[in-house]
Amino acid sequence: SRFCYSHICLYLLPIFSQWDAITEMDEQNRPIHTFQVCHVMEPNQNNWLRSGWIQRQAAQRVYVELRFTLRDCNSIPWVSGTCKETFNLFYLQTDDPLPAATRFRPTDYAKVDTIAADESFTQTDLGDRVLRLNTEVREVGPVTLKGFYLAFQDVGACIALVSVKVFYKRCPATIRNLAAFPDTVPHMDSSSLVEVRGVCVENAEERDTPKLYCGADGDWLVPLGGCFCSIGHEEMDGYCRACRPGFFSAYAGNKKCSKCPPHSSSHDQAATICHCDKGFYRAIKDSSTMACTRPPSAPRNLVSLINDTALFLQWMPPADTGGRKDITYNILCQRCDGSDGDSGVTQCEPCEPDLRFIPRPLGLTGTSVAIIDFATHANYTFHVEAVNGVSGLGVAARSLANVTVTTHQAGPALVGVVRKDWASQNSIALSWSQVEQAPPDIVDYEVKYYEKEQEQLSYSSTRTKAPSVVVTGLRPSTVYVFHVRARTAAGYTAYSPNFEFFTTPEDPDIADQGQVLVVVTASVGGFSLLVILTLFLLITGRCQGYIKARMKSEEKRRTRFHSGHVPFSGIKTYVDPDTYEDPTQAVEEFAKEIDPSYICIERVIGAGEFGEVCSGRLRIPGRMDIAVAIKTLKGGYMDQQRREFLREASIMGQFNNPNIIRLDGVVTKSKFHMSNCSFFECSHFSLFPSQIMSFYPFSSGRPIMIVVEYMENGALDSFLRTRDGQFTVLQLVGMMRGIAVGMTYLSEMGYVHRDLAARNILVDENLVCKVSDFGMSRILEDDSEAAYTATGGKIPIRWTAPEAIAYGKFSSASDVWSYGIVMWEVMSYGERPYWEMSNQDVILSIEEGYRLPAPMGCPVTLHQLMLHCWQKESGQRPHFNSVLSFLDKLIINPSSLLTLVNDVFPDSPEDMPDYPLFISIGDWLDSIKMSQYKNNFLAAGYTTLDSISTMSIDDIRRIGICLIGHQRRIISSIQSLRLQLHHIQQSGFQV
Ligand code: ACK
Repeated sequence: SRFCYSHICLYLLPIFSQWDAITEMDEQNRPIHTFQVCHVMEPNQNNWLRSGWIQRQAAQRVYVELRFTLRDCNSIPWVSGTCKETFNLFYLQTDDPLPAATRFRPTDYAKVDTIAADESFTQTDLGDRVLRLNTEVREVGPVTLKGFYLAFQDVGACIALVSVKVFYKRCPATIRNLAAFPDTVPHMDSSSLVEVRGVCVENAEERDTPKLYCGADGDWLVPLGGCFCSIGHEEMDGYCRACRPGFFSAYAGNKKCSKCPPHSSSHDQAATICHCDKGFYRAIKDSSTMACTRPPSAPRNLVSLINDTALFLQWMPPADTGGRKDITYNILCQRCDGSDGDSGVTQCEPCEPDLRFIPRPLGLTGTSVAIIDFATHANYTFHVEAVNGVSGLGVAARSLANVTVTTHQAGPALVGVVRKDWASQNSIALSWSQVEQAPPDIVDYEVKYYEKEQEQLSYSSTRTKAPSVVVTGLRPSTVYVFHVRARTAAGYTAYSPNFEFFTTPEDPDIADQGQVLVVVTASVGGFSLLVILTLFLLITGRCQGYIKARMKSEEKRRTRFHSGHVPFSGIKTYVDPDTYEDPTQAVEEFAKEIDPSYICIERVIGAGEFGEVCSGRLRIPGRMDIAVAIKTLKGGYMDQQRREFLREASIMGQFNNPNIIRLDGVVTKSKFHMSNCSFFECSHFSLFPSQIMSFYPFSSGRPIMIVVEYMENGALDSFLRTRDGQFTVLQLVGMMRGIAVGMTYLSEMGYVHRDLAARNILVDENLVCKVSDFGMSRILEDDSEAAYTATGGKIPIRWTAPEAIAYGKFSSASDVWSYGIVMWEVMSYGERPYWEMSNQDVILSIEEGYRLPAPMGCPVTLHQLMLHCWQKESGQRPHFNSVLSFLDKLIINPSSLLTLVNDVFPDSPEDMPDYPLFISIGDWLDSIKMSQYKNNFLAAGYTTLDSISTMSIDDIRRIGICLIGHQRRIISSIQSLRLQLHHIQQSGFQV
């Protein structure tokens, strides 16, 4: 007789078998097929029941669930001695089903287990005894051949076998972190996990290789990596869905699609950009997340003012800025003197080229300009044009305001006849007489001259205080036209009539010697003067590009950061565990040993350097439960690894500060065996602890753990990345303050962290930041290689001070440098310092004086503090306690945080760091170590700093600077200079 269900059959064996196939009815009158045996009266029973051949399929570990009833012998009278209460489960592996005629040989079968009933009879309220169904599960195997048989041996019990379920576990196909993972069969060895790579779901792309681990119980563990939704898509219920019309997503990521910025729209699905509405534009540098903008309206209230020597134009910004902040102004000038005799129409022509505009005619960022060297008795029309980043992109008319100015001459010509005193082939000496009654207050004379042949196409001019001059640099045998005018306190007078003189012919025997050059070239423009005059001004930097930041003087630094700094005393000092002959002693001294039965592991939260990090609870009898994080040491560790791992605990155990991760204790001594899982018993927790166990193959038999306080929000860097833009500046400063408190404590204990970075700061549920990760400090001071390699990793270049990278000189001052980087990470919500620059480029740039610019929305004061932390000289960096008191002042006076680097410039020079100002192109290029390009600039006509301030990257290329690194260095320095120029204008300097 046989009974099959879903391919599995049980057979009554022709031999040995006293089992019966009996069909009974259950309460609902449905048939139940059972196999029963009940020869309890007779001794020496040996009754077998065997299954058909069961294919193993993909199973690595096979489970058998038996449901049966078993009468207890007490319930059957007269059976003592012969009645049994167990039966046995056997199996036999084969690659093929056995031929039908094969004799059943019990000795071929391997025993799985003896099965006993948990419940046999239960007493009911009425005194009846009810037979209870038992369920038992056993693992069979390992099964490696293609199939197997199960067999049940009765040795004299009263059994009804109701069901036999044979199964294996699989991790079901799933989607995690936007990656799909296939249905997976766990590993045969329960202690190792099957690593499975996921495939990004549709419209997603890989961020970090997505991985999951399939555990022995068919559960997925430790999701690592994952995918991002591609541009134009957003995450929705584990999939990436296209942005709806009106929305867009410009970057791959798990952010929601954003609504189109103002004045733009998207009509299709999956938009990666919203196109500007008609009449609105985006400048090339505008990001796609910015609103579309339009050209500004015309400047308002343009007025002119004229005094003795200068003409001023002033105006107000346009009523409509077009939605942009990058407004500049251009001054266009026309001279409209006489009128056309016939038509009466005024004749206008471009203004004389010698009209000078201060600071310059084009690209003005302020709302005023001074004009000098204008002609007297002339009618000028000035057009002030407002432009912004999108002017010229459309067909809109130019935004102009006009004003007409009539200049009056400061007096009649004072210079009469101009005489030639002598001439050589390259020079002509002139002198002149004043007209009668010339006023005594002539300031100087201007001599204007040009080659007669050239007419006025190109002319030169020179100034002299005396009524004579030697004009040099002339060509031999050439006729020159001269005219001279005087300048009094009231301005220029009219020019003298023209006088023509010629130089002598070229004669090699006549040397042109001994003439004194009194020419003052016109190229000494107002701008250089301006820069020299305003050297005292201290200028600030801004957000984009690298900033050459020369730090404040020692003097200022001391008053800022060192006043009131009292060296700390009375705090215990840090003891380096490496000074212990036996590091275990250090662990014993500084870390409490915890009985592992007090620890309950809930889940795996990440992977540390030495093993997984879990969260759980610490339940010390008589005390409240506390949430803890448990760092584990991977199984199979070497003694050295154990020491390294526990070294962190012996460091952490010495600290006691609210902003340092608290060590609750260590597990080092437990003699734990896999079979004894008592210390994982944690019944009311959701995960079955064997998942955790399968994770830690404690092959050595001793689990090693470090138990620390649990920080709900995890590591600061990833926390900020997921909460981009969600905190107030004050909250961010609060986080930095916490870190500064922890670091002040560490530095006062004499402990140097060496790996201070946002990833090593943990954040609790109340946003309290605590310093953690005390692994790096193991680098030995006297190991010259150690600056570059620490056990298990390299120095974190982007976070490390230059002297620590170069000479391994780690100190609290190098920790201060790292702290500055952490400040930057905080203000930029977890941005990677120096973005994608290579480590080598970072080192070189730092060496050249470049520093990270302020992140967007960063208060000036905070960026200044960062720059202080990044002083090249470690001795000039602030101490942590000064950093702390500085932050406290900001917190007490939050208005100090209102000035953002990227909008307004500071009012007071005292508030600004020293940025270098240069007075010549040569000085400037020397300062950025680009002296080799002096000639390129000069040859292309860039002779003043003013002229380079408007150069673009294309201009830089055009003058022959080909190396990209050099182009970048020069353009970022120009950006910084431009800001300085802007500030000079803003600071109220009047010509
Ligand atoms: O960003 P996370 O969630 O925060 O991922 C890492 C991971 O373990 C590996 O270090 C987390 N982690 C480490 N220590 C703790 C702790 N004390 N509390 C909470 N999470 C922690 C860390």
